[in-house]
Amino acid sequence: MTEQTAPKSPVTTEQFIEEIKEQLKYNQGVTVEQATDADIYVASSLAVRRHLMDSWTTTQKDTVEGNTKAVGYLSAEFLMGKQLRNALLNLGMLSEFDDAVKALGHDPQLVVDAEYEPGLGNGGLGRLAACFIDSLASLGVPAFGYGIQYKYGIFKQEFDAEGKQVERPDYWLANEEPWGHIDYNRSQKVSFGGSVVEEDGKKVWKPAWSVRAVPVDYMVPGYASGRVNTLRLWSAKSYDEFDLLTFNKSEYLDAVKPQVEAENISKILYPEDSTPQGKRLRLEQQYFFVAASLHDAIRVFYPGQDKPDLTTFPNKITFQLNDTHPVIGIPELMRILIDEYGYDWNTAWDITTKTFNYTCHTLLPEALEVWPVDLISELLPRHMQIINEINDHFLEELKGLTRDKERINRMRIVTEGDYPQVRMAYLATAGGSHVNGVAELHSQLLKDVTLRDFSDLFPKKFTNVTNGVTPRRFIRLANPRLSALITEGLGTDKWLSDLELLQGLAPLANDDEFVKKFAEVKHANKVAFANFAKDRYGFDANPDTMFNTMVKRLHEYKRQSLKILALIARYAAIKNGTINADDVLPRTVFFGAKAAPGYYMAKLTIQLINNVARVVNNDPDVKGKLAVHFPANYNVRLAQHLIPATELDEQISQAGKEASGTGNMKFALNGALTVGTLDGANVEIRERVGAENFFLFGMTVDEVDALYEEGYNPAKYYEADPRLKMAIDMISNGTFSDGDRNTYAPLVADWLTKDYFMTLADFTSYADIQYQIEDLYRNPMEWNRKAILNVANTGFFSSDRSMEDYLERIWHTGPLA
Ligand code: NBX
Repeated sequence: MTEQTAPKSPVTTEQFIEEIKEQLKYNQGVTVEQATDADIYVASSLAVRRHLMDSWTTTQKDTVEGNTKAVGYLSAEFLMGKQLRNALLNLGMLSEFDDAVKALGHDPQLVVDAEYEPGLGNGGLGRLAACFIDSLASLGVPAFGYGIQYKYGIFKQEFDAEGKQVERPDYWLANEEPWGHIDYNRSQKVSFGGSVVEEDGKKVWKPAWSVRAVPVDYMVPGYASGRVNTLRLWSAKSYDEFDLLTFNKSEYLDAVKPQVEAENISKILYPEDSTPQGKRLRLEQQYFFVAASLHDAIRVFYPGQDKPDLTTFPNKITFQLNDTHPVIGIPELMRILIDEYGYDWNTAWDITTKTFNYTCHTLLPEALEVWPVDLISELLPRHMQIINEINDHFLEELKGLTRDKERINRMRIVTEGDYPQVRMAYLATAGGSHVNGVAELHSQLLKDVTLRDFSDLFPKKFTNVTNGVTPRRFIRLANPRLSALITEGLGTDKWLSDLELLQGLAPLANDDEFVKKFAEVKHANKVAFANFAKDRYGFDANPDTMFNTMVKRLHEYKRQSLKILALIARYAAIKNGTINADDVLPRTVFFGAKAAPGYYMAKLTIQLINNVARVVNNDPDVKGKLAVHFPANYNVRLAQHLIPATELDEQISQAGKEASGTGNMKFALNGALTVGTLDGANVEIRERVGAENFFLFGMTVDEVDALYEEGYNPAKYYEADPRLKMAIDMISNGTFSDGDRNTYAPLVADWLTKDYFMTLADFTSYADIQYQIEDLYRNPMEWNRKAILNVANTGFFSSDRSMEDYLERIWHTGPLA
């Protein structure tokens, strides 16, 4: 990326005040005196949108007319976070906004807080999509994000009196939402069901029902690039076509039923982030947004053409499939080309395979989507025919490549048997040009294990692109103090568009003055977080203790249980005097995690964490030494507050299970040290920051495999480490359940008899490394030197770099001239 200095504001503060006033008057119809923070938020957002408008329209025009291929990022999730400050940053208007809002008698922070965060994603995958489209716009690459405008995003998490997770609906559109522009004139018809008939020797799909996909467009402003791309989220609306027969019998409510059901398609985001259930509505969602997006792209790139030459389609746009959720796009494009535009199979296949690429985000076998043939046949009968034909052609191709019948059978896209299924990851691999994993280790394991047969026969398809995060949101907006210090240290702010410049900070790790300033920034961030936590959640966090954080979805493979067991062991040791009270390094531990509503073990773990927090925080014996907080409803906003205040970050998944992780990158870039396993992108972070600046513990992938092979017996570890035994016994004997021995019995039983993710086997090395961590923390200068080296050496993990890798290795395109 070409380095950019911060953009210059298009307005003065005085002009911006006038613009806000104008919006208040003509949009909301309120006077300045009447305006609430929420009014000011809406008015200033609308004013900011106007400043993006020219760039938006020229970018759209150049995208179609320019000679650069565009990127279509197809994703069922975009976890955008709040929009206003991001837009202000990218326009260079942050301080004009603050001053204008103050002049109008409001607190800028409260105005920004009035924005309700759209939660249109589950976790890493959805947030990655948001970082990627930010980077594409900042690089000046023409791109569309395509997804769904769910009416209800990821549930709002609350905890009940027993510490259990309660899910509440997230009706994020309850208030005026100034960012999304509904464009009824560019809607698409998406059809379902029915049957396929032969007419004149051609297969013709006669669908049973249709919904109207209406685009809601969000601007995606680039940082200092002058470009504004589009995030197009589809919303399902019914057609006003009443069933007249029913209607005539005056059964009015029955007549509108299909219409009401049509709108259910975009009603809710599925909250499962790893065990996709083969639910009909979910397949409807997938097809809904992908079909609308493909037709939209044809409309955009061949305006007004009845018979466009779609052999040029792959030169106009390349579609990235964000995991398997949009993979139904492959048979859909085949169907469009063959049935709607009359191309023959081979031409259609050639266009399709050149158009799509697939990113895999998992290693868990249960997370790979498969759809029952029966379900696809019922909802999308023509697509099922096409998938079967793809499968037949593919098996023929394989016969030309190998004589190994077993292998060919293993690679079937459509399985055999009484309940045949479609393996979407296989369809994606066969139907696209490239397949990538999201970190080096993950991509290697994809080739060696998950998609091994495919990588043996099609080695050139496989590549890696290590994930990244946007430094604009996760450093500049989240951590203004560190940003100012970085700019001071480097003598330029160009690092925001060329993050490798952070390397220039490395020598400053030896400059005591700089190290002290860095320590002051971290401390100020801790104080700020403590104030925010007090205000928002009502708890007291002591900024003079070590801030130690574990935030991510709650999943057994991520091993929040390892953290909680070690924490309990620590609590016991302080309480029993096993550790001398004076030797205890005071720590505050923060958790943030949502569990899928149907994931029993994950929800029980949440309950345990909350109750450990309750007991520990109320025990005078450990007061000032150990505290545990679990703010509910972890989201992008909380991440932006907590990450800059964190000193020690937990990335402790079982090796070989976390595809990449992106929180790990955000923490390192904000100057936290990581305690982690050799998993996902931790491996690359550690390589870059240096082994001496990373707290490594636990088994490697090979050791994990060997232990599975040998036969894993978790009880052995329970017996061997008295700290572990003590922690588990305390849970069993009711210490964290008011004496009730049954509450956590399912967790304990699982640990002692199954423990699939080997939490117990890694416990000892995890508990032991805490001594090293605390020794280092006792020497603040040394700790902060290492933290600076983490910042300096993780510029690689910018999503700008990820995008450049995709452009070079997969998309073969670049910025607009
Ligand atoms: O994608 C995550 C991985 O677990 C992380 O290691 C990785 O860093 C991140 C970005 O590449 N996967 C993820 O977030 N998956 C989902 O959210 C998901 C959502 C719905 C679903 C399956 C998975 N059906």
